[in-house]
Amino acid sequence: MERTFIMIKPDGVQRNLVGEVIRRLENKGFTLVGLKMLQPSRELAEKHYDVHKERPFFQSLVDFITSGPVVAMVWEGSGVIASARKIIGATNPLNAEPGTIRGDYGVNVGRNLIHGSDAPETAQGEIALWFAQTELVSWTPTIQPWLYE
Ligand code: D4T
Repeated sequence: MERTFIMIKPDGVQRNLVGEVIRRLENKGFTLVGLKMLQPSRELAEKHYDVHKERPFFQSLVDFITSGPVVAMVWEGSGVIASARKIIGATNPLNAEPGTIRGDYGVNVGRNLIHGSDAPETAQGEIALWFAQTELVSWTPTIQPWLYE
């Protein structure tokens, strides 16, 4: 089983999309194993987006992510990293397919509602950055035999 880090950004929280995002990931068959709401510090946001620190949008991205509460989550399931990225849609919501979260609800790359880890190594690093091991709950949904052969 794979795990990925998903964050509903401040715009997603303000737009009342928390339940919608959780619903889509639950309905797909993924398992929520970590969940918390917090307003990220600058230090945390800068570490999370460290890969973008030389990009022109870095400061505005950090300003945005620290501007209000976010919902940080860890989701588990077979292939969850790539599948969640598909459910989320392309980085620029105007290029994201209808049916994806960004495609259905977004119009601007700087307000793209949600983050999802892009690879196993980044997922591992982001989960460790945002969650203590004790905040993650390992459990087996009773419907698992109906999701996996
Ligand atoms: P995240 O990391 O938020 O899930 O987004 P993506 O993985 O889809 O896209 P990314 O890492 O390339 O971009 C990170 C973050 O920066 C914002 N952004 C990006 C921006 O404000 N202006 C830009 O021109 C780009 C490319 C949006 C997502």
